[in-house]
Amino acid sequence: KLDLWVTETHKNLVSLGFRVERTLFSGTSAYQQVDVVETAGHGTLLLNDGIVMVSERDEFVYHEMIAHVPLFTIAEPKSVLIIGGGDGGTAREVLRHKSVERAVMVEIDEMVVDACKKHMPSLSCALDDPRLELIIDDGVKYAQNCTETFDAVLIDSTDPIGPAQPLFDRSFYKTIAGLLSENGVMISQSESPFYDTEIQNSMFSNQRPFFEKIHMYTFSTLTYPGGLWSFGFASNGLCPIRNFDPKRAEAPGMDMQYYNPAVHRAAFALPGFVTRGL
Ligand code: AG3
Repeated sequence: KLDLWVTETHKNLVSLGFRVERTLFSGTSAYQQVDVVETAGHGTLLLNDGIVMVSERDEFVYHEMIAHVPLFTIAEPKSVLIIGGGDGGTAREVLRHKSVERAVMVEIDEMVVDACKKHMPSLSCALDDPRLELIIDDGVKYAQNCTETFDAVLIDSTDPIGPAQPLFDRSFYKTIAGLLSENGVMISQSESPFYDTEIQNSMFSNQRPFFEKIHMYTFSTLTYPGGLWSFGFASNGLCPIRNFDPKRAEAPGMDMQYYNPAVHRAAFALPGFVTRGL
């Protein structure tokens, strides 16, 4: 049997590899190369331009943390905008919240959605929920022309190279701040605190003019280089610790695999080397 591995190399410094059983999908869209492979140890794995996006084995960590941290902080979240998130994992977690009446997901690349619908049903399973509107469009353009407001905007992006680059710009954050309802929250995928300090510094300084408060929180990952990853929590009124409602997080049906009230709070405790850079 051939010994096949798929390897993401980060900054030409470090590699993370997964043993591959077989390729399930491989295509080139107008935006990027999209590959879905069956791995020996991490279930199905999605890569965009060779960068690991998500694995079935640990996707719950990322998706629970991007969705539940803001949605259990906002008093009664009704409307959520997801930028990116083509695999559907973020939408799935958002829609677990009964208070959410409307979720809009704007993904630029239909090929990602189609590939995940076919090969990653445990992620894409909520894309048919009637509360969700799926729009295939450029998230920047969509946000610029949007007249609705949202209680939460979740930026489920790839790294700031390729199609996601504009999602890290000051002008984009300004547009998003303008779409938030009064106690709204913006969450942004904010890379590795170990390897991507420069990206983090630039993205948070691009957010700062439009938000009273920005907090970083972390979670562990098996699929991205470094094993520790982060999100930014930006808001003009809500504090993710003071406004957090642990009772709702403990309600029946809300049993998560990673997220719980203690993890919610602990995620905002940052090591010294991280806070010094902020
Ligand atoms: N979004 C990709 C996170 C960044 C991955 N970066 C990397 N492997 N270098 C995940 C999409 C999940 N819905």
